[in-house]
Amino acid sequence: MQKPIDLRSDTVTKPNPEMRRAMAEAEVGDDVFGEDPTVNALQEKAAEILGKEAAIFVCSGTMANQVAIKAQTYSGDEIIADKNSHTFNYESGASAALSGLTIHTIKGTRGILTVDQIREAIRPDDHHFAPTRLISLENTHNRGGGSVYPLEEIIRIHELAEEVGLQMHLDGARLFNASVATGIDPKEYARYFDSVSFCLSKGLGCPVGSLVVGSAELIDKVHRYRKMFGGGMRQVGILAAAGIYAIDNNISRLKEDHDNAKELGGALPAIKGVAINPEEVETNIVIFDVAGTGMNASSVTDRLREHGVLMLPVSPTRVRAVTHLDVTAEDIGIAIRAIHQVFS
Ligand code: TLP
Repeated sequence: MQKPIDLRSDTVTKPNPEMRRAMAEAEVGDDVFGEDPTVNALQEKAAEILGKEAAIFVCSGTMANQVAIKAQTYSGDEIIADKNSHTFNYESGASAALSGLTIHTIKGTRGILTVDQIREAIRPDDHHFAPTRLISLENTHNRGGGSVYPLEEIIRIHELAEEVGLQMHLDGARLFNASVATGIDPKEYARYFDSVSFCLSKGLGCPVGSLVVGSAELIDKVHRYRKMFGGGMRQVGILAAAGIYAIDNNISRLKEDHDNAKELGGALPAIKGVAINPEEVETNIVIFDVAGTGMNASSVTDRLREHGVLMLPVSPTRVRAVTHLDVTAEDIGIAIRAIHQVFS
């Protein structure tokens, strides 16, 4: 039986032999004492490429978002985020459970909020309301289909945040995808945010790990919450080495993933009943609606599995496919043929 073509997520990538070698050869120390040289090197590198003073290595994207949010809010505050954001939908209610926050959700267009929508959501200074403290954006936007935040909108939102004194957090799990798609330096995206998280274990191909970057003062606070949330790790240079390898080798190749996603997205409108605008495939995520085929999303993904292609239902009628470094252009051709068979 042939290995399935796994398009469920870019989290499924496996470390290649060179990455494994870097991990095996990593110098390590106790990172809770700040003594792991490889972790320190990764943190310096992350801060440098995002133009911030400091960075901290954490175990997951969820932890990265949650420690960053915790460090910038007080229990009883409100934060603003898109209704489809990862932070609101897929982090087990962590902002409420761990930081005592309410999330004021706004429905963006493919996950993208405008400054006017955000201005309207900011609470007036009145004791009836939970004070608005932070704006959290996501770039690229997962449930938005890998959509890229327009830099001009980020700048407008940043101006508003400065004007009214709000913190800005970026869930940049796939920030490098945005950067490769637009040619905009990741530093330029990062400069409008107080904190930015990004993931090593998605398109960059690491087995685990995320970083939070920000000012030295903020990262020091985040350090305390990482410990509080049980995320202090010890000889973790073994994992940080994978991160250094990934930053050095796996960023510019994201373009291949974007090309593969465009190829897949471009083939779908030919299938009767499948709804997608291929113009909206901007990075490595393809989301299509199967309502018009008379099938629901999970029966489509079950049938695809029988053809050796794995995708994920993300709503009763929407299916997600994510391209990554373990999927080739040839695999995409096979996936397209499988989709045709499922709907024929
Ligand atoms: N996303 C995963 C699932 O949790 C949905 C995926 O398969 O796409 N921010 C964004 C924008 C993400 O897409 C994810 C993971 C995270 C944060 C959380 O990262 P992890 O899974 O490392 O906690």
